[in-house]
Amino acid sequence: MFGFFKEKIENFKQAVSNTAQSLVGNVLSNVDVTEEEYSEFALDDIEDALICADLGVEYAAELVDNLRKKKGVKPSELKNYLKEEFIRTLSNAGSTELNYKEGELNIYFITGVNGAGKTTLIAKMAYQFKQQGKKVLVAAGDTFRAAAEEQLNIWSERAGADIVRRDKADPASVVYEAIQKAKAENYDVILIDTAGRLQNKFNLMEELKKIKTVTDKQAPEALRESILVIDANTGQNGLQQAKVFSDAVNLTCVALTKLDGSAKGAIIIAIAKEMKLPVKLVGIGEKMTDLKAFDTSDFIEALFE
Ligand SMILES: Nc1nc2c(ncn2[C@@H]2O[C@H](COP(=O)(O)OP(=O)(O)O)[C@@H](O)[C@H]2O)c(=O)[nH]1
Ligand SMILES: [Mg+2]
Repeated sequence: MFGFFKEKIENFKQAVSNTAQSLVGNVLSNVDVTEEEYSEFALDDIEDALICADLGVEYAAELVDNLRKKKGVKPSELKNYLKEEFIRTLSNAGSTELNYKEGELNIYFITGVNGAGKTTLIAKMAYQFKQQGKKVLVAAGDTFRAAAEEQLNIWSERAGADIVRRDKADPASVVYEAIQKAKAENYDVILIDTAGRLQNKFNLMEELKKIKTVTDKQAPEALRESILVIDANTGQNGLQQAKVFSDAVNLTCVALTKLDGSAKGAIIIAIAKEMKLPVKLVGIGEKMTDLKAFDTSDFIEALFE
């Protein structure tokens, strides 16, 4: 376990306030808590609101079916019912604690589509690991775009991390070099940045598989997390793209970026439900410190308070 900065709970509440409105506020606005039962209209509206909040069509239907069948859940109990249901779904996806082993090499493999926030996430993670006195190496595996490497270089310097980069080289060879360096010089952490172009999906997936193979061979046991980065604003669409990545790479968790201001944060619950993957990190802004270790009870509390 690694103790990432606990972002102030107020900042987190602010980041999820739009999600709270769309997921909880809009749903509850459809029910009259003094009624004994739901009207069919109300059930339809609840379902629509859940879908609009990006919870997913199937999950929304499942929840509403439960309301229909379970005569026990009165309108006045809907809020609590949803709260318990979401806690259960999030818990079933696994622990939300980022894996970290003290005194060993820890490798984090970061994947996701272009613009999702991979490079920014790496900068934030590098910064936080550095703050805790760790020796951090960044592997610039997005060798496709020169600008991407340069961006990573600037961020790494700012965070105080070292970087391995080789223009236009095979990403797997950059990762190979980073692992050799990390072993020789006793690094605690390697953060692997990758490309995200989906125009050539096949090549990208082959590239990611190759990086994974190199890591498994050169540093067996060191791969701590394979993280998929998803932009909260892409909602269900992001979830669809995510499935492509999980087929190619054995993902262990999700980092959800741009939660600040997004009304589609319910995607966290949809990811847990559909992909059985826990969200472990959330980005709530563009600054180095705007990264939070995801915590189910903080999230639920912020949604339902
Ligand atoms: N508001 C906000 N913006 C973010 C966050 N994470 C990343 N971004 C922005 O998203 C854009 C794309 O990020 P980048 O890391 O380059 O994405 P990549 O293509 O996946 O490497 C940049 O403008 C970032 O500043 C976040 O948590 N909140
Ligand atoms: Mg990038």
